[in-house]
Order: sequence, then structure tokens, then C-alpha cells
Amino acid sequence: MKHTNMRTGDKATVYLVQQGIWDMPLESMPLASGYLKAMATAQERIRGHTDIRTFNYRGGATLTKMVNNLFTEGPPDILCCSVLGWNYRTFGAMAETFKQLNPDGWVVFGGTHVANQADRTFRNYPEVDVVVNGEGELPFVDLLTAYLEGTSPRALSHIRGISYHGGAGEVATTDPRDRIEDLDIIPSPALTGAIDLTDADGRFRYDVALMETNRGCPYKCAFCYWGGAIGQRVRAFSRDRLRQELELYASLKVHTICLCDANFGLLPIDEEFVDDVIAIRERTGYPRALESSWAKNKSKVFYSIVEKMKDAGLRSSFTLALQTLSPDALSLMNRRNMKVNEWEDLVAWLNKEELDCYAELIWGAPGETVESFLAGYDRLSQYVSRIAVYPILLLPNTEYAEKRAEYGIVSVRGDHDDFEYVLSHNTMSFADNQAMQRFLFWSRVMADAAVLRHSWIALRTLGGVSQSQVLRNIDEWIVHTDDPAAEPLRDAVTIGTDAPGAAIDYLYREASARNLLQRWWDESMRGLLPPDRLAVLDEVFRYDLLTLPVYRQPEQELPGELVPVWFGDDAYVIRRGIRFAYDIPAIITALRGGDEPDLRATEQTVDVYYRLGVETFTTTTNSEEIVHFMGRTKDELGSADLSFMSSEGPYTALLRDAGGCG
Ligand code: B12
Ligand code: SF4
Repeated sequence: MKHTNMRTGDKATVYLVQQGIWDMPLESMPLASGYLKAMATAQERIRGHTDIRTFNYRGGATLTKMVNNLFTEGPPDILCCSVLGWNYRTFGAMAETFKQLNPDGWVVFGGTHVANQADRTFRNYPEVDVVVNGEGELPFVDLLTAYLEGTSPRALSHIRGISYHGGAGEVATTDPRDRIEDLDIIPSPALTGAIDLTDADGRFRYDVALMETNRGCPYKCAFCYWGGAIGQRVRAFSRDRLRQELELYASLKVHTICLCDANFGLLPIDEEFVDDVIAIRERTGYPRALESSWAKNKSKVFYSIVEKMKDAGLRSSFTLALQTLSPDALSLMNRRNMKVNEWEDLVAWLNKEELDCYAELIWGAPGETVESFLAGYDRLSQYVSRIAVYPILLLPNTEYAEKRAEYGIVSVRGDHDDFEYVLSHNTMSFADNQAMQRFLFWSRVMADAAVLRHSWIALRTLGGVSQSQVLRNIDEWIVHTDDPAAEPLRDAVTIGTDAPGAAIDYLYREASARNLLQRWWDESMRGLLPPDRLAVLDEVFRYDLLTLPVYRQPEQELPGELVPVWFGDDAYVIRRGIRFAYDIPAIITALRGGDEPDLRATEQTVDVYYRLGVETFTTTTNSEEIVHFMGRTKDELGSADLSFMSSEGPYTALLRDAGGCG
């Protein structure tokens, strides 16, 4: 029997559905759906007999909204979902609705959260017919072919790399598939048009352009899955193809390229990629920033890439993905012998080069204790102030998940997602975890989201106060202060919510929140500081508050003292002539470089440049992006950026589009 679809004659309709995590004004790029569509439509038979459409939803889209949007004109023949921890339940429920409308239709789930998890997935959502285990491109082609040939979804034993419902209710899992050796057999989703790249006005429609330059990671960290690519040889896309994609993104004026690679800067070809990025940027002005998970083993290639990017003014945030500094936790994580642990020299070098750098820690890994964690946090903060701390998640297909009984792990599923949040284990009690959640909140808000940036190093070196002390101090003060502006923050410090985003948004947006921070500083911090350093520390703190991004309030004009300018197509404003009693930029540079700062009072006037548009990112806690909006001096902006600067451009139109200011 050949399946046909009533609405499109002899073409079977296939819907590829993805939902991003965050509810941002801009969508996240549906890269996985794009690969699947590009691969399938490259096959003549499938192209001729199917109509494959992609549907991409923001984090805020409700299930009701999605099913109305997808099924109003009737259901497709095959519903395919890209499943991650944040959309597992929604897509499971969507499958239920789909089967009411089309009992003979197929539901295919793929993605990191369901791969190799068919037992649980089918138990939770029996309406799902097939789970794809691992890379999806080849099984997807086989599944569509089987569908077109009239095969039953219960008779798929000839397709490797999947699970389906076998006879008598058991789960049938076929042999795993080898990973794709030559990635160029997958047509590019961007170059083939498999992904819609522009909106109705012809502008790039996503927050960032997601790209893979390779797949695979030589390590096997116990908390990670990385799409099944861990413990795998790295396979790369060809330089030529990547260059063509970059050209396309540059023509669409894409600001940030975000790589999905696990270890960028490991291979010599990574440097070639950066050479291409720089050459294209020099010619077109884009991209402006390149973000990635950098190689854990910082080789010559890495240093050379960073030098080149710096010379070209191409921005990036360098993440030190340390995860823990505790030897016990590192051992259980399988990261004891990774070179990333020799990080001090690297950070000193990045600081000297004045490159943004931040570190990543996981709170609550097996083997970690409160004491070992805080000791590690403060040791790290001597070098890096922006420390992103993630509470440990137990992800499917990871070693931690397999050894949960051995480590005594107790977890709870998320209120709004299907991730497993660890509550306790052999070295962490419930109470330890609860206390540390408050700390994590403030670390996320004040340090990671860079509400304070330069104050950390100044407080530590000139004031003798550690970063964890500052964070505990603000927590304590916010609990007790009578300032009504503290109320939203008190509400936000609750365990297990998405509150840091709201708190960061609040602190960036509201003038009263900045006044609150000033009051905290005056009432609670100044008393801890050495009197002879107070004046200069006051000014560093004021500099931090003044360089927080300019947040546009809907329907409100920007303050008149902000002068608009253009850097290429990016709108900036300048706040001119800010007076400081000390040369704060020079003091910060000296402290970061490990040099003796000149602490003599010398009045300085600084012009600060702010890129506009931060309101797109604050509620998402997307701190890599937020830093690009911080106020900077002309020197910090870099010569390459300045070469694209002009004082003219469609400034008024852009402001109007973005919320009525102008
Ligand atoms: C980009 C990215 C993000 C972006 C998301 C962008 C977006 N589009 O939504 C951002 C930065 C927002 C992000 C955030 C997080 N992420 Co993330 N992220 C990634 C990353 C690096 C790339 C994802 C990607 O597009 N890969 C490329 C595509 C092609 O690969 P893929 O999705 O695996 O798809 C292939 C197969 O899975 C399969 N497939 C996928 N879908 C489908 C559908 C069908 C029908 C079929 C047949 C096959 C199929 O075929 C595809 C092609 O081979 C991955 C790691 C990785 N390299 O995959 C982690 C990853 C997805 N992230 C992960 C996690 C845990 C997070 C965070 C929770 C981290 C944290 N602790 O905060 C947060 C979530 C936000 C939050 N605060 O709660 C985990 C997810 C694990 C899980 N079970 O869901 C991953 C796998 C990393 C890991 N540690 O293992 N992330
Ligand atoms: S955490 Fe990074 S280095 Fe470790 S296995 Fe995952 S992708 Fe590889």
C-alpha cells in the first residue's frame, strides 16, 4: 500500500518540528531539522514524493498554540520532532493530539534527549512510533523511504540506528549506525535553502547563526552526551563548504556565529576556518563575533587563532570549561588528566591580551562538597570574575546517569522540563544543595551576567574581599533591607525557578535597581574596605554601573545625552565626557595584567560606547551575548570595529522598529 495525503495528492507531508529553549524576540536556528530536510530532499525519490516542511517555535510557544498552528489544515503524514530536555513533554503531548487526528500517521522522535531512551519514551508516550538513536540524517532518509514503500512502522528491523515498537509490546532496537565519516555527504541546510534564513523583511531571522565545523569529541566526561559524539574521532566539514556558508551569513549581516563544536581550536583546520572568517569580515564587515566551546587542550593552534582574532577585532568569549577544581570530583568526572586543569597560565595570558574570558563550573558533581566548591570558586575568581555555575543535571546517556545508584544520587525532574536536577548524593546533602542554590543565583546575576565586571578584581586585589564574600554579602543585605526596590530580587531568590533571568533583566532595566545596588554598596560593602582604598574602589564600582548596557524601554525615548552612531549596521550610542576621579580604565588594565596600578587621583574624562539591543538577551541570561552590549571605551571597541563606524545610517528606523524610541 502506498500512503498518500488527501491534501497534497500523491505527496506525503512530513513536518519537522523544533522548539528552542528561550522565549526571545528572535528564534533559535533549527539546525538539526535543516540537516534532515537537506539530506532527505537531496534524494530524488523522496524529493518527488514528499513535502517536507520545517516548523520552528520559540521557547514561549505553548502546546496549544503549536498544535493549532500545525494541525488547523489537517495533520501531516509524518510528524518528526527534535527532542531536547526542554521540549520532551510538549512534543510527547503533541504526539497524542497528532494520533487523534491521524491514527495511521507516523511519529518520529530524534535528538539528544530521546536517543537510546526508547523504553522510557514509549512508556511515557506510546503514540511515538520511532526513536532515532544518534545522528539522524541517514536513518531519516531510510524512514521516509520505508514510509513511501508502504512499510508498517512495526516492521523497521532493516533500518539501523532506531528503536520502534516490536511485536507484543516490546521495544525493538536495531544495531547502531556508524557515525558519518564524510560529513560533506550532508548537504548544507543554509546553502540549499532547507532552513529559512530571513524574515518577511529580508533580515536574518535568528539570534545567532549556528554552525558545526566538525562533529566528535575525544573526551568522555561523565556528565555529557553531546549528541553521541563523545569519545569519538573528530570528523570535519570541508573548508570550502564552511567558507560558502560564512559568505552567505556575511551577506545577511549575521553578527554572531555560534559553533556547536565541542573543542574548537584543537585542529589546524580550525585556524583555516578562522582565517576565512577574518577575510570575509574584512571584506564585508561580518560576522562580528565567533562563539564556541574552545579546545580543552590549548595548543599552538589555539593561541594562534586567538591572536589572529584579536588583531582582526573579532570578538569571542573564552570559556574555561573547568567544571570543578576538586580532585575527587574531577576523577569521577573523567577529567582528572585533562590539560584544561592547567589553566592559570592561559588565563593570565588572556587577561594580559585584554580578552573577555569566563569560566564554567558545575555545582554538585559527585565527589564535590560545599567547602571544596567554594574554595575552587574563589581560587578561580582570582583570575576570572565571570564564573558561570550550572547546577548538575543528570542527562540521559551519561556515565553519571548510569552510576546513579553507586553515587547515591537523588534527583527531581524539572517543573517545566524533563531534565533531572540532582538534589543530593553521597557528598552533598539536601541542605548543602539548598544553601548553594542561593549562592548560584547571585553568582549568575552579579558575576556571570556581568552586572559587576571590574569591581571583582579591584575588590579582591585592592580591597582584600573575595568574590564569594561579596556574593554572600549582597544575599544577606537583600534579605534584610527595607528598600522596596529589593522586593523583586527577594522574590527571585527562590529555589528551582528561572528567576535569574528576571533578576538580571530587572537590574539592567530599572534605574531604581541601580540605585539599590548603590545603596548596597554604601551600606554593606564600604565598611569592609580599607579606608585608604575606598575612594578608588567607589569609582570602580561607579564605572561598572555606568557601563551597564543601555536598555531601551518600550515607548520611551533614550536619554538626550546619548549620541547615536553607527558601526556598520549596528546602532550604538555614545555617552560623552563621563568624569572620574581616577583613570579607571588604566587601573583596571594594570590590575588585569598583574601590574602595579597608578592609584593617584587624576581626573579623567571618558566617552563610553554602548551597542543597542541588549533587551533581546537579558531575560534569557544569555551572558555570552550580553557582554557585547556593555559600555566600552573607544580603545576597547578595537580598531577593526572602528573602521566600520559611521555616524550616519537608518538609526531612527531601527530604533522605531525596536520599540518606539528615536
Ligand atoms: C547550541 C546548543 C545550545 C543552545 C541552543 C540553541 C537552540 N537551537 O535551541 C543554547 C546555548 C541555548 C543551549 C543551552 C543549553 N543546553 Co545546549 N547545546 C547546544 C549544542 C552545542 C548544539 C546543538 C545543536 O544544534 N547541535 C547540532 C545538531 C545537528 O545536533 P543534534 O541536535 O544532536 O541533532 C542530530 C541528532 O540528535 C538527530 N536529531 C535531532 N533532532 C532530530 C529529529 C528527528 C526527527 C530525527 C530523525 C533526528 C534528530 O539528528 C541530528 C543530526 O545528526 C548541543 C551539543 C551538540 N553539539 O549537539 C548542546 C546540548 C543540546 N545542550 C544541552 C544542555 C543540557 C543545555 C542546557 C540545559 C545547559 C545548561 N546546563 O544550562 C542549556 C539549556 C538552557 C537552560 N538554561 O536550561 C545538552 C542537551 C541534553 C538533553 N538531554 O537535552 C546538549 C546535548 C549538550 C550536552 N551537554 O550533552 N544549548
Ligand atoms: S564536556 Fe566537552 S570535552 Fe567533555 S565529553 Fe562533553 S563535549 Fe567532550
